[in-house]
Amino acid sequence: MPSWPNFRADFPVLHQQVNGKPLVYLDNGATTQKPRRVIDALVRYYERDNSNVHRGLHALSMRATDGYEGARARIARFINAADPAEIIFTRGTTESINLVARSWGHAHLKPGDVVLTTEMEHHSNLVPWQQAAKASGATLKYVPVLGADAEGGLDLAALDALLTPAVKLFAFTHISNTLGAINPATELCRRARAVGAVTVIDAAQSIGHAPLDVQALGCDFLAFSGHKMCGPTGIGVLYGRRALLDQLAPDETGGGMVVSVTYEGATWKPAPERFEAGTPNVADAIALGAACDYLDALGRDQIAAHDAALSGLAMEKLSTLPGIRIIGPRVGTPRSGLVSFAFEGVHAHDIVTFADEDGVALRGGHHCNQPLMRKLGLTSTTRASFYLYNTPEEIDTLVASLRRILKFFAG
Ligand code: 7TS
Repeated sequence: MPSWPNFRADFPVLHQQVNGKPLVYLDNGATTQKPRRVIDALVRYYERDNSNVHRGLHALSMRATDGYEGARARIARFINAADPAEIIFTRGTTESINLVARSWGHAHLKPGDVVLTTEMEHHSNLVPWQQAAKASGATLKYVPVLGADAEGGLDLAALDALLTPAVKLFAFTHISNTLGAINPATELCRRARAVGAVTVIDAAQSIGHAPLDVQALGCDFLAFSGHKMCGPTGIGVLYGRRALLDQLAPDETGGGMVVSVTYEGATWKPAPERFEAGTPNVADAIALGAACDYLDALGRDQIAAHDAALSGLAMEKLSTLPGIRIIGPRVGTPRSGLVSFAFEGVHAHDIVTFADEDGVALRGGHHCNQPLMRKLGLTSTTRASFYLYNTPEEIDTLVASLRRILKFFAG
C-alpha cells in the first residue's frame, strides 16, 4: 500500500462501536460518510442564512441565493462544465436520469429508434430507459458483458455492431456498482458520437472517487448523487450540455421556472431554472459544494489511487478464502474500490448479518442489478466497498470476520 494520511478524524460517525467492536464501514457504494466540514456547512446555513432563494431582496434571501448559486458554480468547476447553467440540481442520480429519459425521450424518440444501454446497469439507469422505450415505441438494446463472472467488462467488439445510426441515445455507467468495472467512458462517448447518438453517463460510483471532466469525456448528459461523494442525501446533479438543455421542455412545472404566466399558458426560463420547479434543496446544495472543496483538498487522483490499492489488497486476501466466487475484473485488471463475492450455500444476507456482529458493515443482495445477477446465475452477492477513510487493517478485519462466518456455516 502506498502511504496515505489517515482522514478518519474528519468523519465523526466513524468513531463508534457496533456490537462492541469498532465500526468498519465498508458500504461506501451505497452511501459515503460525511466529513465535519460538510456537516458544519449544513448547520451554518440553517443557523445563519436559511431563507428561500431567488425571490427576496432581504439579506438572508440574498445570502441563501448566493450560497445556492455559488454551489452551482463550484460543482461546475468540480466536473469542468463550461457553464454553471449546465448544472441542474436534482434529488440524485435516479431523478437526473429520469429527467433525461422523460424530457429528452419524449421529444426525440420514435418507433424504429434504438436506445442503447449495457447489461451492467443499476436499475436507475435501466428502468427509466425501458419506460422511455415503451412510451415512444423505440427499442432498448444492451451491450453485453464478457465472461461467466463478467470479468471481461463490456464487450467492446459487440458495441461496433450495436452502434448503428438507429441508436439515438447511449446510456452507460462509468463504474459498475456491483462489478467494480471501470468503463472506458471517453471512448464510449466518442464511438456513440460517431453515429450521432446522445450520451448519458451514470457517474454515481465515479464522482467521488476519481477526477471527472465532462468536456474531456465528451458526454452530453451526466448524472450523480451528492451522498456518494461525502455530500448530503437528497441532492444530486444532472449535467447537460447547454445546447441540448436549451432545446428540452421541462419535466416538472410550477414556481420559479417560468418567465410569464397567464390563465392560458406559460413560458419557461432557460436552463437551469427551467428544470428546477419549486423551492430547491438549498442547504444540501451548499453542503455539496463543501464536499467538492473537501475532496479537492485531498486530491481525487490520490483518492482513486487509494481506492485501487485497497481493492487490490482485498482481491488478494479474499481470493485465499475457500470457495469464494468474485465477480468483475480479475487481479491485475483495473477495478474501482469495491469487491462483490459469493459463497456456494451461504446467503449474502447471512454474511452481512454475521459480519455486523464483528462491527463490519457490508451490503448483501442484488445491488439493484437484478438482470445482471440473473445472467451470472446469482441471486445475490456480498459487497465490500471502500473509500478514502478505509485502511488496510480494516480489510484484515473483514477477512477474519469472513473466515469466522465460513467456519460457522461449514459446521
Ligand atoms: N447508479 C449507480 C451506478 C448506483 O450505484 C446507484 C446507487 C444509483 C445509480 C442510484 O443512485 P441514487 O442516489 O439515486 O439512489 N447505488 C447503490 C448501491 O450500490 N447500493 O445502494 C445504492
